[in-house]
Amino acid sequence: MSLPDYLEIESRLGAHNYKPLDVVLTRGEGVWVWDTDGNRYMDCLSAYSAVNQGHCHPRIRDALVEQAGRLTLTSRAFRNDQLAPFYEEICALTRSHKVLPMNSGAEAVESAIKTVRKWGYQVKGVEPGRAEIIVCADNFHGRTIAIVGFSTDPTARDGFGPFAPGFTVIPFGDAAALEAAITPNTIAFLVEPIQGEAGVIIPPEGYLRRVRDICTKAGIMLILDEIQTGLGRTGKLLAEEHEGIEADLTLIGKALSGGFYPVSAVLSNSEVLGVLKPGEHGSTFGGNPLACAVARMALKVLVEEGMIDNAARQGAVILDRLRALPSPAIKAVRGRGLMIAIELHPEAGGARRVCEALQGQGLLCKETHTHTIRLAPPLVITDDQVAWALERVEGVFGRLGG
Ligand code: IF1
Repeated sequence: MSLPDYLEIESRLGAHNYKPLDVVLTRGEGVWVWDTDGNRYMDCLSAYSAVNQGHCHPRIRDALVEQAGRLTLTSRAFRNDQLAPFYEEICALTRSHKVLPMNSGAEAVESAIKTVRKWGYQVKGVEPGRAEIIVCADNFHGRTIAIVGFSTDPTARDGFGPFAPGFTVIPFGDAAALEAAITPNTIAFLVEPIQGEAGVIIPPEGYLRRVRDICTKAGIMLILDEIQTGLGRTGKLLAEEHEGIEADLTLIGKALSGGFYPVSAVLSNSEVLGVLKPGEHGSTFGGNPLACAVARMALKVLVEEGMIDNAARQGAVILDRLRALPSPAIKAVRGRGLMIAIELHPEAGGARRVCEALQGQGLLCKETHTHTIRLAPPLVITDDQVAWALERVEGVFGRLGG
């Protein structure tokens, strides 16, 4: 099949809920992917940070293949021998007390919402049906009905109601707004440490520390959605470490499997997960032995192979070089670790055009909203590969003009 065949079939048979770049990938290794015509590209999206460990990491692949030949799914009606070691390893690594394994990121978010609601009624003593959760404007936490119900993005939300009540929206990065929004019925604050979909928005220095303090004083749960920022992406295992805080509930997903398989988890730093009793929550696939074996190795290689420090080091190099770019098209360069965004001036003609130009140079990235280009290569990127990518980005901006 050639490119037009793939496009025609996808268009005819698929739901049109995406507008991907017209490149059909067939193979990946480390930071590289290849299309069906044999062209090689550097993947600067990393499947939205799910392949932090690089494409088809051989040690994760071997763990998957080995486990797939032994036992894949038992359901949680029975126990499997991968779950306990997964719990031990992830709790030790993240200093968590308890873990709830799920599959997608959105499921982890939904699970956290259910858990803190139950905690709010049982432990905090909120009147039945009255629990409120505070969230931020321009959040992205997934695509389920409850989650899109508290999105402020019309594209994500409009036409999908009616929605679940019980959510209050405040501006991101504004600790005073959090303080002002808390009522006696507030049970939790759900926030991304760095807003991803919003365009890599980094809150003011000290924001998370203030938020932590406010939540502790008010007796409400701090839920950090680290599904995108977690597992090395920002140059620390968890982004909360940049401010030396600990959330009550931490949500991780994406790179928890290195891109092999949907694996997510709710990590709890207190006993809040303890409120869930048998039958109140679950999932056919959550905590299955294949997922656990893959996640165990995905975490192991992240740490053992120095990917987290590499993200910090390479990210700093990329940010420095991008900030020195003399292009009049660039409004701002933001980032932490290898979670980087280049925001263009509105009159620069849009980020999509730049992404297409970069594709022509062998570099795959994805715009977010209209004017922001996201750069998030796998954390295994080397010095030479960073230099290669920067040359191409500089070339494209050089030709772009104002
Ligand atoms: C899509 C964005 C990235 C997330 C955070 C939960 C989830 C996500 C902070 C849900 C998912 C994805 C999903 C993907 C696009 C993508 C994304 F542009 F929308 F924001 F990464 F930048 N919390 N993010 O970022 O996880 O249920 O998808 O496993 O196409 O929707 P999921």
